[in-house]
Formats: sequence, C-alpha cells, structure tokens
Amino acid sequence: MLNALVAALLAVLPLAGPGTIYATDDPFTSERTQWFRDARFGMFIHFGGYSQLEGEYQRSDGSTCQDAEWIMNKCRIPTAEYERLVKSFNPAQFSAKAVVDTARAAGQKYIVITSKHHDGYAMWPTKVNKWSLRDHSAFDRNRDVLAELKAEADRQGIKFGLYYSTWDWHDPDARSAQNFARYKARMRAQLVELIDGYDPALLWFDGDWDTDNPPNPWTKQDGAELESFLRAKDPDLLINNRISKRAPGVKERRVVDGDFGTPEQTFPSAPIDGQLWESCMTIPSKWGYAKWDKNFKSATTLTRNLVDIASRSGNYLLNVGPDKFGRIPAPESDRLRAMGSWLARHGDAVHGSSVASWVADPAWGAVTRKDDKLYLSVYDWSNSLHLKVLEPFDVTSARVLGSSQHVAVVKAGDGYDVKPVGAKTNDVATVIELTVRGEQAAPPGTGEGLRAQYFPTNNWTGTPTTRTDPSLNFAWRFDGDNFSVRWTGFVQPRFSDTYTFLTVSDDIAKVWVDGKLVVDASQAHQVRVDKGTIALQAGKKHAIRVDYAERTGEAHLKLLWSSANQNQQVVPEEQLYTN
Ligand code: H79
Repeated sequence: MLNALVAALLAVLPLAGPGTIYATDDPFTSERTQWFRDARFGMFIHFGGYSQLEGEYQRSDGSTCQDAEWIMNKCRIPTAEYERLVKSFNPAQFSAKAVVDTARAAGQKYIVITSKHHDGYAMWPTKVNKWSLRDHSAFDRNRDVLAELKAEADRQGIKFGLYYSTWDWHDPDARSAQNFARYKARMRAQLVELIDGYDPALLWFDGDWDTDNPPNPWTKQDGAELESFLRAKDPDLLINNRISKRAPGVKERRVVDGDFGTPEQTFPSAPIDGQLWESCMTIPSKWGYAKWDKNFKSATTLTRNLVDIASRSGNYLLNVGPDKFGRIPAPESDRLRAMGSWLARHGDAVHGSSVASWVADPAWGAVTRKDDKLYLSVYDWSNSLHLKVLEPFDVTSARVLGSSQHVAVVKAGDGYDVKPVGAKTNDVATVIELTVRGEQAAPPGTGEGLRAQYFPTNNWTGTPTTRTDPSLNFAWRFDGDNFSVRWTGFVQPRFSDTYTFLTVSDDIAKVWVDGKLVVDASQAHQVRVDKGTIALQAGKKHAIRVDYAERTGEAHLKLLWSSANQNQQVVPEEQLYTN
C-alpha cells in the first residue's frame, strides 16, 4: 500500500534538477540479476487464443490465410470473428508438469510464458475484462494455467517469468490517443494481478514499435513510469528493454531501458556494450503454434547457438508453441531433450559461464570461461586446434569432457595449439576443458566513490554543490534540464590490463584517465555508448575525471569498464577514490 503510494507519487512528481528515480543497481553484478546471468538458457512459451486457430484462417470466400500469433492482425480477422473462433479454445491437455519437466530435461533454468500477447487475450482469470481463458473459452473454469505453471516451476526450482504485450489489438482504448489513459489503467491493474497472483521473477514486455495498424500510443514516458512503478512494487524483478517505446523509424533499442536487451531471431557476435542481453528465437519459424510450420532447426544448430550465445555473455530464450490442446509439439520437445542430453555432460561450458576475453573467437567453435576453467566447445573436430591468445595465461591441465584421451597444449605462434589425441565424443560439440592460471587479482579496493561537483548550468560554470558519488550509474531521464557534473578522483584497477572505459550518456560525456582523453562524447547526443582504451596497472591509483552535461530531454550517465580479466560492469565504488 505504502509502496504503491510512493511509486504513484514518484511517477507524477518531476524531480527538480539532478536526482534519480529510475537508476537501479548494476545489472552486470547485482544479486538481483545473479540467477539470470548464470542461467544462460530459458524456455519461452507462446500460448494464447491464437493457438486455437493452428496457424490457419479460412476466409468466407474459401481462401486460406496463414500466420500464427499474429493471425488476427495479418489475416485481418474481424474482432467478433476472432472472438467466435477463440470461444472454443480448450487446452485441456495442458500439463504444467510436462512443460516444466521438458524445460528441466533441456537444461533450461527459467520459463517465460505469454500472459497476454498482442491479441489482448489474457491467459489468467483477469478481473479487468472478460477477454480471457477463464471467461472466453471452453476450458475448465477451475483451472488456471499460469498458477499451475508457477506452482510446478517453484516445485522444480525453475524461475518463472511472464510476457506481456503493451500493444493491444483488442481493447479499443489501446489504439486511441484520447482514451489511452483508461487502457493504461487497465494494463496496470492487470500487471498488479500478475505480480500479486503469480510472483514472477521476470517481466518480458513486447510491442514497443511505432505503428498505425492498429495505432500504438505508448510512449517512452509511459515505459519509464511503468518501470518505476514495477520496481517500487517488486525491487527484485528483472524487466526487459521493450517496456520502453521505439521512436518512429528507429530500429535499435536503447541500452538504458530495462535490465537486458532482447535481440530477436538473431544474436550478436560479441557481448553487448552497456547492457545484459538475451536472444529469443524459435525452433520452427513462428512463435505461436502453426500446423504447417515444419521448418525445424536441428538440435545441433540450437545447441551451438546456445554455446555461441554463452560465449558472448548472453542468454538464449528458446521458444515452444503449444498446440490448441496445450501440448508442446513433439518436434520441439525432442530437440529440447537432445539439447539437454548434451548439456548433461557439457553444462559447465554454458551454465554460469561467460565470454573468455583472454582468447580470440576460434573458427572451429566457441570458448567460454568460468573461474579458472576455459571450455573449448569444438564444432569442427581436429587433432590440432589453435587458440589465439590476447592476454597471457598458463594452462595447468587439459581434458576432454566425457573422454579419457590425452590432450597436449603447446605454445605456438600467437597462442597455443591444443592437441587432443583421440576422436570427438559427439557430433554437436566436443568440449575440451582447460584449467588455467591468469594474473592474480589485486585485492578489492577500499574506495568510496568520486568527488562530484554539480553545476547549475550546462557548461560547468557557476557555483557547484558537491558530494561523493559511489558510482556513476544514473538515469535522470525526463528530469533536470541544463545542469552539468564534474567527477574527479582516482580509479584503482585489480588487474594490469588494457581497460576499455565505456560511457552510456545523454547529452555530453568526456572521460580522462591519467590526463589522457579516453572517451570523447562531446557532441550533444541522445542515449549513446562511447568507449576508449587505456593500459592500467593493478593496485595503482590512476587519476580520473569525468565531465558530463545535460541540456534538454532525458539525462543519462553511466561509467563502465571491461578488460581481458574484468568482465563488463559499472566501475564499482571500491575502485573509486576521492583522493
Ligand atoms: O512474440 C513474438 C512475436 O510475435 C513478437 N515478438 C516475439 C517475441 C514480434 N512481432 N513482431 N515482431 C516481433 C517483429 C516486428 C515487426 C514489425 Fe511492424 C515490423 C514492427 C514494426 C515493423 C508489423 C509491421 C508491425 C508493425 C508494422
């Protein structure tokens, strides 16, 4: 009650000048996100009223139109007609146990199910309207698939997340700029039902694009207000970036929205600068069930995708589309089980593992790192695998997982030749585990942050107010035009590495280290990532200065770093000193 009140106040009260209502912790390191960063593999479930149509719509003229979860929109099915078709939806064979068993057998650590897709149909007994599995179907009125799934997920130790589309084709107020506030109130009421009723660990929003078919009045401000409301209600929630809105014609999403980025049907070739990420992909081509959709990716492709994604510090959210009876199609569960049987032997290469920045990406597979282990997942097996080394380390032992064959590791050229003597153990990826020893980390620092001077102008003039900021991790968003900040002090790294300093800024940011201009984002810009590198010495205090200015619009400033030994993170308080 009090939380809701505070959140409501925060959502409407503009803060004057610098302050923050939006910045959270550092998702790269916080306890809140730990399960997600370790999980690497999750199950997406697209299940809704559209599942009843099985991907096909017969028009009155006898022609057929095919799509899946978009069928209402793409096949231009009138609302009344779509409602009539969905009325007979009866997924009586939905089994939460079967779904969670499948996820667990696959090695998936979390599930995210569509509570409401773009068609607006609620998969739980919402009290907000009658357009739901409870009130508009032929399904048992005593059953609640979300409740069943949540209970089973808890029982099996699988994290539970919910997808929710902010774009809505069914609610007439959702496409009306004039009545949009009424839709937003209903949306918020539904999200409160979902959080109070099903305690999700993660919310996965969708529908952030600008379109007229039907119109989507959702704005960045709406997203920011909803995000701060949700975080006040449940500070542990993970939220994806699509809670925001993409401006007309803008393809890229911004790294300042939500906790993680959401590449769809693709994945990046390196870690994403400035944000955690999770690629969502399908097994056939569509998300929702379509009986004609038979172009299934192989278990080998899917498993290698997972390893590639882990090697870039991302997560793989792999989708299943239960049929109208509620069953995961056998070609999908078969592939998931095949992935799980590979993971049963080789899971250490994926779960809890991340980018291996000591080495270059090899052509023969992918490399991941967990603590003192490097996992070489070999797709193209050979008895001499070259590993190009970017940061020196020693190899103390080597073995092939699931095999007793000897593996020699010899220095060669710009790195090592890894030489297993035997055959591959399987055709998906044979994993060579190297036990390694790199540079010893200097002790964690004892810093308390940088000295901050906040100026009442946008050009570091006038009389500043001063304070100590523990880290530079701000999202002032819509508040506080025309101010500037100068942070000064020292940064003390734990490794002797070439560090990449990275700013997320809007409007202007500059970073000097040891007097050298490392990041120069001095042209006013919207949210942007900039970076530069400099060699630092472990344990040494290097002088640092960060200048930041905000003119108009949103205000953002984050300072992150990464190196061969240090995965990307907001530069932590302990490594920052005022003197
Ligand atoms: O739920 C799954 C998909 O149904 C949904 N996201 C995943 C997780 C999704 N739907 N569409 N897309 C993703 C891609 C977006 C297509 C678009 Fe457009 C092209 C949006 C803007 C241009 C179609 C044409 C919609 C508006 C105009």
